[in-house]
Amino acid sequence: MVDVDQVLDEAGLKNPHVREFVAYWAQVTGADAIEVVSAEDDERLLQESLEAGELLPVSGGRYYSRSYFKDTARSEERTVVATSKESDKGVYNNWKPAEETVATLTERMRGASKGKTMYVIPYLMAPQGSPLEAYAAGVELTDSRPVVQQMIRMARVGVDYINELKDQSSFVRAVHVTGDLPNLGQGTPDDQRLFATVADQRTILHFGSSYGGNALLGKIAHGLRQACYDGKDSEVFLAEQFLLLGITDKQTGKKFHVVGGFPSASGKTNLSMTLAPDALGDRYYVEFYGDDIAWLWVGDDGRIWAFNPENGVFGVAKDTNEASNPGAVEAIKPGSGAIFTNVAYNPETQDVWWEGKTKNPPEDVTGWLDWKGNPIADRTPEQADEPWAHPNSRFTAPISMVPNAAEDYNNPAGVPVDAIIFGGRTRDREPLIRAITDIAEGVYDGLTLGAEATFAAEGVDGQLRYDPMSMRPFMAYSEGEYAAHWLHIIGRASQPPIFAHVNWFQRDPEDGHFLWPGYRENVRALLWLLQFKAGEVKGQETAVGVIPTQDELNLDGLDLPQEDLDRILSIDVERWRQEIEFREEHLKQFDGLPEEIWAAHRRVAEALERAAQ
Ligand code: GTP
Ligand code: SPV
Ligand code: MN
Repeated sequence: MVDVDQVLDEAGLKNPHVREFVAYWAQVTGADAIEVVSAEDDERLLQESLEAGELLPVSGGRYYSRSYFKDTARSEERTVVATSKESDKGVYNNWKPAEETVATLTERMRGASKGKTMYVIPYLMAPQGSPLEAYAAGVELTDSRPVVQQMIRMARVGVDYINELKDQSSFVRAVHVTGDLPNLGQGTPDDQRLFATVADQRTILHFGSSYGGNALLGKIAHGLRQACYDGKDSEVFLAEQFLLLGITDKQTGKKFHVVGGFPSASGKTNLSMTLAPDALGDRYYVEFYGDDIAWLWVGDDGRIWAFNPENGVFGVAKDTNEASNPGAVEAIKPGSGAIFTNVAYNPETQDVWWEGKTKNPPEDVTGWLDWKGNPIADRTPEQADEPWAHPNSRFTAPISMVPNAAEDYNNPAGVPVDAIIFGGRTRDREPLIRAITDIAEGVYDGLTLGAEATFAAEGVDGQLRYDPMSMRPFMAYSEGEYAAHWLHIIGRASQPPIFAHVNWFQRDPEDGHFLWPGYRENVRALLWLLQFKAGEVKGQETAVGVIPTQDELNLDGLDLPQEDLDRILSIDVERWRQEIEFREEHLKQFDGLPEEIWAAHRRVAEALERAAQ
């Protein structure tokens, strides 16, 4: 048995509640050793991982990691929210009773870290000193060293965060046990994996993965699911899968902040890291605050304030290149210390590649291994079309490496929010942008956010996979209460943000090309929104919001076919009337949806009926 007290004394970990928590799980998991880590340990841990072969070197002091081939993404079916009150059960949160969930996981974890080291990672999901600090502290226990390295990039990690807590018992207790990955029956009826947020005990127990949101417990499990629950429980804040960016108009010196909810893999990282487009004559500067999570609350000044609780970026590698996302390319350059997961790797040249990094894969395939570690040179003709990198392969980099990171991203006060935007992948119907000034209609718009199902077989043609506020996989309690909490928080603001719905993904019905160039050009739609909010442009009223007129939208330097422009700046009333019916079915699933939301739905439906006449 490890002498837990001695290890914690040596690490200077004084918080008695943390000590008790560590001792309990050390005993359950049966780890051979315990090590308390801080950000300063990064270099040493990287060396240890290189020596152990858990990480492989990438040129310029960067790293490569490959996860088990059945462990490459979050697993929504195996993820649950457990509490002791059944009224927390929602449509999306996979609610389970707390007691039996904790018992099941304790048994799965029992003795499962034998032969391994249990790392103790004290962390903070907030800039230090923030008004939401009471909800931000956590301690993750993990038996995976690469998880420590990822956490050091993604969160603020150090013993002081936990020793200095005002309320010493107020921290999230997060336990991650990897398990025997080749023998967990992933995807079979006997799947042993289980990822639980025991929300009313502020405890997170994840068993059976070492990848991304399943294993970096500060990020999704605490930063979104637990915080979503805490935000409602305290009635103080919202925790959302949102990007957060700043736009400075250099001519007027004014700065605006925008948060945006886009379902996973719908463009948050890209939009938030996009540098000021040269096409706009260098007038605007876009700053990065966050690409995946924002916590929002009402400030004393009656505005909504927000910060990004994360300290790094865990971005989709696919299609990341100089043209699509120059900020990301810079953040992962040699010297950045970036970690690449499940991309293609060449041990001879210590290089990495993913689909869309360059137009074509490296011509000379010598030495190249696909994400599973199989030589590209050995591929049979049938395998020739398989991707080299996993579609969900990722890069990890701290915000400090992001070239357009805002100077004040670490400011505990956060930033005031001027606009809340929602957007999903929608091939028709949704215009480039529509502004919504009414709060209930804005919240209604978020609740009916969706993205196209990825496979045609998954749904009715033209019907979305609804993903309220982009929180479907992270929802911690019932959707009806969630909607009420949103109305309550935004409704308390005397200077509320404007809402808008955006769509970068509309396609030509004939040949399928994207009608809007997207990526760096998306800032043009946001600039129109801010001008609209300031009363500088009027737009055109439609049944579903105000959309830009063609001369209001800054199109300098763009050469869009008139036909495409007409389509992205108009409303297809017939398709919208069909959508209203789908929405009605979607919203009916939610118990206790506030009457304000139904009223907003009816207003939009009636406006569409008038437009159809
Ligand atoms: P998560 O990290 O999973 O939450 O995803 P995300 O929302 O941050 O998505 P990300 O920015 O990584 O984008 C996912 C995919 O969408 C990438 O393959 C991008 O190349 C693509 N994409 C992003 N922005 C645009 C755009 O404006 N237009 C088009 N056509 N594709 C885009
Ligand atoms: C997402 O899936 O929305 C992510 C990546 O941001 S993960 O952290 O793996 O959940
Ligand atoms: Mn995400």
